[in-house]
Amino acid sequence: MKENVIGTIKAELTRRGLTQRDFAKIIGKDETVVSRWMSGKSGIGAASVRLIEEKLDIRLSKNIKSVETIKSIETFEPLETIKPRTALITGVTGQDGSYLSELLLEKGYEVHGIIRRSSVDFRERIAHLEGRPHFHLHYADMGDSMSLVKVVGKVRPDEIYNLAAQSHVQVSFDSPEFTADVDAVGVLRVLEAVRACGLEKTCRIYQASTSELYGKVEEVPQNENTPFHPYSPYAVAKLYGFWIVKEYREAYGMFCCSGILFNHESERRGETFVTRKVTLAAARIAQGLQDCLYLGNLDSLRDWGYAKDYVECMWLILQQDKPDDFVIATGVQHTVREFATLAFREAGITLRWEGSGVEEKGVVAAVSGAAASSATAQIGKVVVAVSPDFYRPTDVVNLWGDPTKAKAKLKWNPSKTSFEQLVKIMVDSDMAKVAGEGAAAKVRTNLAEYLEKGIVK
Ligand code: NDP
Ligand code: GDR
Repeated sequence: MKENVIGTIKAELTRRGLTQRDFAKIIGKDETVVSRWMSGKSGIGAASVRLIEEKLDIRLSKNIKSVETIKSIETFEPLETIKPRTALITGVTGQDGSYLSELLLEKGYEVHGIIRRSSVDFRERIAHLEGRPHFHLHYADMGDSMSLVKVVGKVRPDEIYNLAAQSHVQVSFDSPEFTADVDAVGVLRVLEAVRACGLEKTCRIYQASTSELYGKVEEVPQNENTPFHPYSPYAVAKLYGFWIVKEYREAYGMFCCSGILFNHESERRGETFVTRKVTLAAARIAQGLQDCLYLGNLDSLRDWGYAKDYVECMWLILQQDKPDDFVIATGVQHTVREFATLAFREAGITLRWEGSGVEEKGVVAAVSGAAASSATAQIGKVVVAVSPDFYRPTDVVNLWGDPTKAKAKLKWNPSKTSFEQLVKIMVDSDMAKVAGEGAAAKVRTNLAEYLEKGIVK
């Protein structure tokens, strides 16, 4: 006898008003496993069928004795009536927003992102997602409360990931007021939008907090109990964001959390952050397209991880039973100089460092591969120099995170991508980019469809 097991579960959940997340919790399974069953991507084992019968107190099948693939059952009904979870991402066009969108789409979410109008219509990091059925964009701005209320009210998200920010520390010295408006008051606007829409009991909120909160560090390594000492207008703004999230958690019982993330990089990192600036320059110099790379403080220490691994934590933080804050870091520290040395080596250029302070230089000691024929990577040539233009009025120089809590509670693996792998990923990508490969992938293929739908204004 053919059994409609998934259909029976679906009907039961609908009858009881339970979501897929509730269901996973009741039966003590990972939600991704449940999601795969529900979408028919994998079968439900006999033991799990019995577990579901017991926990939901229903009879699913008389005949399923062995592990059967439920998707093969002809009477399988799609699960559209069980509402997929809905996420709203601010900062969707950024490095993290793009990776998080991919992750949530993979998990079966309806993903909504906010974008702001720009004179150039090219959202490179999410171009490959635009036009997908479960990916939606809305115009709003962190400086505009009404726009946020409207989007939150329209989307009614189960989860909000507040990633939008003026995220460049050095720029925050040039635009401190704008930085405060977006990075501090913007967080308040999101929290208030959730309350204004009556979602404070149902909507979980992730706040993109930062290791910059530790600033002029008071201990190494830094963990959730290390005192904050913000050391830039950016960090001071983010400190407000951190505390207002904590305040709303305690005052209104909202499920809002901070991830205190240490630097995380990727091939999608903005080109003016030090890692990407270095990998792009190494690729250009190796291919004869740039003479010299100018940097600021080479001694600065950072705990660099891979952004793709870090967005996973954002999601995990919102899946906990209780709202809490977590440090996310690799637990390994390197200087800017070490990053540059390794990146140039990956690009085929061995550097020798000479001098110190503002006089320090990176000189080509050996070349290999493509770099051997580069006119700008000749042996003995200075390819890295220090420019005080990239010094900051106050610089954070010793960030080193302790991810013990995240490892224990989130079961997150901080060593998934090593420092060496990260540098290689970024250099390989930039070598290809500079060589012109991948240019075709940058062209948005679904623009016509978007124009037709009136999404691009
Ligand atoms: P990016 O700079 O790559 O992205 C920032 C995003 O914020 C962009 O989508 C940008 O939109 C958006 N944004 C900026 N201002 C506004 C505004 N007024 N209204 C709406 N959207 C706005 O940052 P990351 O992806 O690297 O970082 C994500 C978040 O995590 C940020 O809050 C950052 O401060 C924080 N963080 C980052 C770390 C890192 O190492 N990457 C570490 C710790 C915290 P647009 O594309 O239009 O400019
Ligand atoms: P950070 O990242 O300030 O840590 O903020 P960034 O890559 O800009 O700087 C890291 C360190 O490198 C030194 N440095 C340089 N930095 C830049 N940008 N350009 C240079 O030429 C250069 N030379 C040396 C800096 O002085 C600094 O010490 C990032 C952002 O993503 C924040 O949003 C996030 O909160 C923190 O990481 C964690």
